[in-house]
Amino acid sequence: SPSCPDGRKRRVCYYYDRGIAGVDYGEDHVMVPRRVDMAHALIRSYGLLGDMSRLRTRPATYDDIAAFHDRGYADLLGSLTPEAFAAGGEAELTARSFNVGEPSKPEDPRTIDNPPIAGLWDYCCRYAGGSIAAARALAAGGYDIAINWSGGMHHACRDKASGFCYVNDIVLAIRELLAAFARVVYVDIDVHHGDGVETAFVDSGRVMTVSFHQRTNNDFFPKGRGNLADVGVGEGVYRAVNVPLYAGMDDEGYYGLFQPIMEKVMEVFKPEAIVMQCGGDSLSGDRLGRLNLSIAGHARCVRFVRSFDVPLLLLGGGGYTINHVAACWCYETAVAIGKEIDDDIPQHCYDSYYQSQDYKLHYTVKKNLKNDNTNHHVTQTKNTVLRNLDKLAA
Ligand code: ZL4
Ligand code: CA
Ligand code: ZN
Repeated sequence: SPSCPDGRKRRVCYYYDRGIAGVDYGEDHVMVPRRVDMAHALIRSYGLLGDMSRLRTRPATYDDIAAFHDRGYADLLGSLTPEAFAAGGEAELTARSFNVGEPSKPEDPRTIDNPPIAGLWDYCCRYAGGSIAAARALAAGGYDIAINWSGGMHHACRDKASGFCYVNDIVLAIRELLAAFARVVYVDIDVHHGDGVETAFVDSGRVMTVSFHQRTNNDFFPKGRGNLADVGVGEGVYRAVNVPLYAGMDDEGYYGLFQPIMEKVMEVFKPEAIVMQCGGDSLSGDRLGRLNLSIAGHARCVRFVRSFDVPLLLLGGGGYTINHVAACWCYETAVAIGKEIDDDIPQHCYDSYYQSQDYKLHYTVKKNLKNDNTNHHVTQTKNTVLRNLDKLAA
């Protein structure tokens, strides 16, 4: 059970690198790195920078990245330019072989999930460098919570890009934590399944991965992953936890699963550190996700994880309605600090983006979205997960 009152202050460090905000996935692409700059501007306008240490670090190095990633893939990321890709030939073929620049329909180049963006290597090194430095700050014991909203790229694989993710900063950060802590829990509230992280630690007895995600028919990205029956292998059996949800899931139903599952995870696995991927695409009104969480409902999960008072790394992830995401990560920064902030968004450089939500942090969730999660489904899911976790109880 939570050992600390919610309001107690924590020592928080925060990573933000303005070099990430200018990265462009392409003008029609749904991933907009500027949302992190929007979150940062909001955090600053609420005066929250004064309640945290700013984590300064060099970008990750080739060796940092090659600690998990395939060297051939890292070499491609380090050398590819949009010009070389466009010129065709060797560079384009190599890129495509690593799922960079690969349109699912060759006749329609707009269908690229992982474009060969300008400044790709620099972008990867900066967001991964932030997560690695944040993990090291926790491992050194100087902080209770570390934040990198530009991290959380959970789909990247050892040897290929996937789902807008090129380098898996989460895997790199968890590897850093494992040097100091015996067991690490990874919890992922992005609307998509955390497949890259689950795969990396699927047979590990020292890392438990937990993902809550949307399941629609059977084709929601990443297709075929995150089934209730996927529990890990070998030493990792019952150390992969998957909680598939249908569209329209609301705050109450979500927390009704999150709270008991995470309580049990903490009880049976006893992690010494927690990494939480706080993807904002599980919020109501997201461009890709169809769940119906409010910012309060999303942040309640962060507050619950924080209440265990275990070293905590908070990362970003998805989130495609950028005003919602920025508001959410700002509010969650305040939750991390242990400070109440006003619902009225202060005047700042991006305030016009919040007009549609009446300049309030807590925008109103959709009222007419059908919740496809029956009580029966929710109860079955919860009982199955809790029964699996009970098998780890000593
Ligand atoms: C887009 O560029 O499911 C929508 C959606 C619109 C602009 C116009 C292009 C139209 C990507 C997505 C065609 C786009 C079709 N526009 C993209 C099998 C797919 C192949 C690509 O939050 N098409 C692939 C990846 C998912 C697939 C989700 C979530 C990341 C994270 C952590 C990754 N890919 C079908 C879709 C665009 C768009 C570009 C899009 N891609 C929506 N869902 C996907 O978990 C950061
Ligand atoms: Ca998830
Ligand atoms: Zn996502």
